[in-house]
Amino acid sequence: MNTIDIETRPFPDQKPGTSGLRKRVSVFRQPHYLENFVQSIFNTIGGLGGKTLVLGGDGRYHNLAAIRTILRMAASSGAKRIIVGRDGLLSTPAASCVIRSRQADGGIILSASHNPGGEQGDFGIKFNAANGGPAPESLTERIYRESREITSYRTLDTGEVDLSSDGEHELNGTRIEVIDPVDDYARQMESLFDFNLIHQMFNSGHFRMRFDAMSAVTGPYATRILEQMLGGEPGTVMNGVPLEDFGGLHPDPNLVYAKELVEILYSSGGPDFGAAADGDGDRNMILGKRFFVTPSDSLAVMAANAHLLPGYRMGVRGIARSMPTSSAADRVAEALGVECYETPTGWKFFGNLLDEGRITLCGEESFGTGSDHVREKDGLWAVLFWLNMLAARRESVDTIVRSHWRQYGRNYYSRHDYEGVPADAAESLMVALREKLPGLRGQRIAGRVAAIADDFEYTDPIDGSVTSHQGIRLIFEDGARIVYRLSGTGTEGATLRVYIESFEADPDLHDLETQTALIDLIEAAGEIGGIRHYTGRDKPTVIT
Ligand code: G16
Repeated sequence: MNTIDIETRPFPDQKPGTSGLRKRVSVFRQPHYLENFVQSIFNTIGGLGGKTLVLGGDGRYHNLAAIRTILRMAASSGAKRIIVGRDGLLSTPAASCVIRSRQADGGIILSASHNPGGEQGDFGIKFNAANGGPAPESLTERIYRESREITSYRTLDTGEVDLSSDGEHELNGTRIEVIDPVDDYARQMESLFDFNLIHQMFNSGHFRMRFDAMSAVTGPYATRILEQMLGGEPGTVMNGVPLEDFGGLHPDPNLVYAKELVEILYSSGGPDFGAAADGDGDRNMILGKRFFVTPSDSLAVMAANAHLLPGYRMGVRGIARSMPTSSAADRVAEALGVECYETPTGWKFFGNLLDEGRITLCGEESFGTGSDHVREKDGLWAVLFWLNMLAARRESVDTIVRSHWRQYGRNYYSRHDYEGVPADAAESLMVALREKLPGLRGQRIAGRVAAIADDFEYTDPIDGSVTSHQGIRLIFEDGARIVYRLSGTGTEGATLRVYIESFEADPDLHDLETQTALIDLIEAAGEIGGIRHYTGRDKPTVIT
């Protein structure tokens, strides 16, 4: 085998979004497309000479082909060690865990997360740094700049490694270690949670759960941990075999796309607890018997109960949430006497806070929750956190959430997505909104007075970096909010996200249907944003 340098020309569209570079599979299959981006990563981090890299993906279509390409490139560039998940599989949180547990210099994760897979679906790639977390903005910006100037990449003319069984290989002097994708992660989960207590709950005969792996990467993780280690009955995990096209479904754990699971939890005689994870295993949805826990509430409830769990017994040092996430967690932070940070959307913004020990828990409205155990959001970890909480409190999901509302008040919350909007129409809507902002301050809207109307800007408290234009916020005097932003993870047109929230302290008013509770704000959001005018849509594509 020989090292070869291949001439190439830059692609203009390799700017990473909210979470890495995501495009259609057909885009990634263009000659040199993946290689250009990978070489841009290598160049940006000062080459691979002597370094250890973790490599894996969510098993979607093109995963293995991409892994083989990256292995040859990394081996040709003098990497010391590459640690690869067997069959090319590593969930995003497990990749973060392995980077940290094996002291790697970084990792490459292949995933388009919750986006559909298959030949016609999406693919993605992102680089995580030595702390196990997504590359910060400054690094992704440099990778993008590199991709605009690239003229060649290095690879090997031949060289294949058997990825179907654990073991060690050598490729051009680089050690390739094929590892079990679940081992390191399962060990870490066992160190954080009371597995004995959860095991007893499963054994009691009074507790049943269903976990929907959505035919994506969490299948092997959930089967090992929930069924084999914790004693969940066989069949606890549904859709547990990872498929290249996720069975043609959308591996996004929400009320719309995890319909099968929702139906089971809402059926008579259904299980006590339900959960789902997404394509790459970092998102989660939590359900009780006929009860949906919003991700924002989930973060708040977890923070309020963390002290009951072995890994968090010392308490929560601080909490962070993305700006569009409801402020339910802020109230818990206040009660605990700790800081609650508000960051832009994107897990990468939690990295510095976690590394500096400022926060223990963090979360996002987009079905993401995590802690300082890794540097990614972690779907199965959140499920185990809930299981441990249920076992420790011996109460049902809805009892726990309702008593939380009684203590802290309820933040009614909903997100309305308008998917596949022409990009220029979505941009015009945001531009028009930005122009309107000064005039909205002090206005009476939906029976409330708008106290703040701005375009969210974040100054990282650790490194001082400033990130602007992160969403338009209307915050009312009573704490209600309307937020507009464009998604940074779509691959087709634009997705407008409108986040609506209101706070209710009175327990007698905690049982309203969410859309009903928010109706005046929803209508105001449509009017102020001119949503029908710009998008031509009467209603959102997805409501969560
Ligand atoms: C990614 C990011 C999250 C973000 C989500 C939605 O999640 O890691 O931090 O909240 O996208 O982003 P957007 O609203 O821009 O579409 P994932 O699970 O897709 O990697």
